[in-house]
Amino acid sequence: MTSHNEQLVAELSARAQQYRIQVLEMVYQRQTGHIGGAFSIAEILVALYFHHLKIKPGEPMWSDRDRLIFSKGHACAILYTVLAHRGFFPVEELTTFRKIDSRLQGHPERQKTPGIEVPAGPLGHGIAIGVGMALAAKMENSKRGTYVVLGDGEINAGIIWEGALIASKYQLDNLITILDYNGVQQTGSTSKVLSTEPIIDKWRSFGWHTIEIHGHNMRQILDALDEAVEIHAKPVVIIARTTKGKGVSFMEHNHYWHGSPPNESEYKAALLELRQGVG
Ligand SMILES: Cc1ncc(C[n+]2csc(CCOP(=O)(O)OP(=O)(O)O)c2C)c(N)n1
Repeated sequence: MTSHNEQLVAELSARAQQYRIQVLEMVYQRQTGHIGGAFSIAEILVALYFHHLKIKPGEPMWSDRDRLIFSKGHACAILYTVLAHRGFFPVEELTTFRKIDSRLQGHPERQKTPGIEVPAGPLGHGIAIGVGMALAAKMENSKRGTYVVLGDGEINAGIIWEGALIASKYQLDNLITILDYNGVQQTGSTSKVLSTEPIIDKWRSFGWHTIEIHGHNMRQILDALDEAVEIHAKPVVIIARTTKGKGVSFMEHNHYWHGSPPNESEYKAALLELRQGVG
């Protein structure tokens, strides 16, 4: 495992915070979109796209690219922001978020948007699709990795666990799942809606290698991704303890901010807090 230098860690962390501001702008301007689950996954997406994934933004369909399945598709404002800044499409296009005929719809579409591997919106399909992609890579003797980003409310869906069993049956060590364990879903806390605890034991009992991290700590994210690619004969899940609405005090841990846009005074207050958090 490489040791990641301070400068890289600081630079990636600052990016994540900047991108939260961009998401806030997009959702405020359009008065629609999902802030809470976008803010909780910001550092992880930045670590993946700006450091870890083997991708060529200028050649989005490069055959040996790593695949990322953003299964919690509702939170795509942050994915669009990361993809734009990484060079998949112009940053100016972010202002078209959720407009009619925009490539940046409220849920991601593979055929429209460069960098989107899989359409998502109906929750629960990420692992099942990832199993197919990871198996295909093995059959083709390709070293490409398949990454799945899941929400913790999303894993209430039964097909997640069917996919998890199959991944383990086929020893898919090229399948890495990151679980955004922010503790809140659409209508309340995940523990109240339908608890999936004990979460680590569950994944282990399904035959997965588990890594637990603090999902806003950039160094831990980078180390976990490095560890994950070294694991043999087992799929890997990184359970990332995160905060829904991270970075804005009145949005944190509050399911109201799952899919509600801010009004003008909320927008201004959130912007102030996020700007203060830029390193
Ligand atoms: C199959 C399906 N059922 C219900 C929904 C409605 N829905 C949209 S987001 C959401 C909650 C998701 O919670 P979580 O996975 O924790 O997402 P995050 O907190 O990371 O935004 C629900 C139930 C859906 N999109 N798909």
